[in-house]
Amino acid sequence: MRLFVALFPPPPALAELGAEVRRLRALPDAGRRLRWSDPATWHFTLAFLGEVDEAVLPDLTERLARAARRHPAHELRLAGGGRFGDRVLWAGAEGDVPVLRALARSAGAAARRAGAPVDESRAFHAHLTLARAAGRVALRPYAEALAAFRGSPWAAERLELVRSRLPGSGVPGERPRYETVRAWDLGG
Ligand code: 2AM
Repeated sequence: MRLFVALFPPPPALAELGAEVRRLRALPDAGRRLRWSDPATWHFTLAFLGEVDEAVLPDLTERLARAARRHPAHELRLAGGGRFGDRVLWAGAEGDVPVLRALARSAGAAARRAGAPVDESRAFHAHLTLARAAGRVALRPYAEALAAFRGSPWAAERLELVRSRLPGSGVPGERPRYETVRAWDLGG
């Protein structure tokens, strides 16, 4: 199964970002050229595990539970944003990001020790993917419009192991479905 470890912001924080994204979607070309992610799935990926054998799950969940216990709940806010080239538009985080980063490192290490094929080709960069470009589109205006956004603070208090089911329908634009496999409170 295809797995990743993630942090999901609480609904009020997502609603604030949702209002901001509605403004972005009113910009020229926003509808035609960008595939916007579903706000119900917005998250920060802490470690991307890829295809994991089910036999690995007991050890993996045990190690992730320990990783969650070792890091405290912390305060974040959704803030600013940017782009990865002209492919991905994302929202960022501010606040206790060093704690989030340390948690991401532990989650990656836990998964690696359990034998999951953790993808470490991308350095951790706290980002929440808002849209992907479908074709050629300049993302700079969207990233610039996001720069001033600062949501209210919230408590990051849960680590989640998530299964991603890729769309099998072949319908263009259909998105993966996410299911939480297990979740742990931070700090035990
Ligand atoms: P993205 O939002 O930057 O695309 C589920 O696919 C989650 O895992 C998404 O948040 C996605 O990040 C992330 N993800 C997918 N493939 C990845 C990879 N090869 N390395 C790191 N993260 C990845």
